Amino acid sequence: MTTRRTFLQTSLLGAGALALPKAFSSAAGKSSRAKVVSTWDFGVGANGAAWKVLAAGGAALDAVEAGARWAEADLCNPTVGHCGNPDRDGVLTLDASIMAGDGRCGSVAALEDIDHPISVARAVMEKSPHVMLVGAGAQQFAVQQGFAKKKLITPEAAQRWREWLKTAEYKPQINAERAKLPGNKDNHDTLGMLALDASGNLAGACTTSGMAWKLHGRVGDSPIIGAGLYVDNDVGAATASGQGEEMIRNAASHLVVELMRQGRSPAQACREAIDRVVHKRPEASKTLQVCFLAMNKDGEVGAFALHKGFVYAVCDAAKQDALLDSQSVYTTEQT
Ligand code: SD4
Repeated sequence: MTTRRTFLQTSLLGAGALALPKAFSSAAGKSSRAKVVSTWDFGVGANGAAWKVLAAGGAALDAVEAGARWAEADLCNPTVGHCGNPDRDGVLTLDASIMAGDGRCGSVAALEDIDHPISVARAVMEKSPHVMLVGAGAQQFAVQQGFAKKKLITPEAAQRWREWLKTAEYKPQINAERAKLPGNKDNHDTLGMLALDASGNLAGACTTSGMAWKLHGRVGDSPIIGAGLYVDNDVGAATASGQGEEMIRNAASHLVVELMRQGRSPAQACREAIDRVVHKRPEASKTLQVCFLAMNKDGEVGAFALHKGFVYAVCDAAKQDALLDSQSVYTTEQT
């Protein structure tokens, strides 16, 4: 089975070995200020899907939806979309949000049996008078909008859940995916994506299956505007990954954007938001991962994490597959 790490190696090799199609590279020239950034190493693939939209002169909002859909369809991702790990009752529930730089936004939380929660979130934004729908109501709305209802949990995820039931211990791991714990016990990692298009508009998307083995009905930060995602064309955009309860407590993505509004660089804003998380819960911060990724309206990008190991993918006309290490408060990798 392809892991994220082998996918990355393959994609890096592939990018080096293959020339970009002509139409693709010449369109990229037209959108030289366009940029897309994403959390984690699977962000490289998601950025690739988003870049196709941006390079053709498309809108940031369409780009982030395309990128998030790529991650949701990734058959190997146990933390996003239909291959995600379930909750403690064995039920897969998905959270997603989308936001445009002009303040339009939509989200779904605890959505069951519907593929591509990011597109349902966009439908909430564009086709309902609301911002957020949850649970059975979100599913009902999705079906009314033409989304197919289907059982999403994969045999692999069900097997991981049966393994987990042997101890049934809810113990979030720092960078569980990257640590490659035996038995694939990943229980977090979210795709957070921010894009700037050639017209200077920002947009963001955030999609996840949330913390594995969570209580049924638990909602994380990812679908909560201001916690897992915030975008403002006047300033910039921010997204988060890690233990969502900490982002919600601190309205953290909104905090990062507001710090940028006060003049901080994206990296400084992410750093200060991490400091706020630590200040609120110093003891808990020793064992939980929290990561922020931000981009300002000029396309400057920054990130900061609580613990070492957070990586983020950056894609623009100059380079499509950059993967960068974030700085962190704790500088030795912990598992
Ligand atoms: C959540 N923030 O549901 C998500 C999970 C995550 O890295 O991003 N983990 O709390």
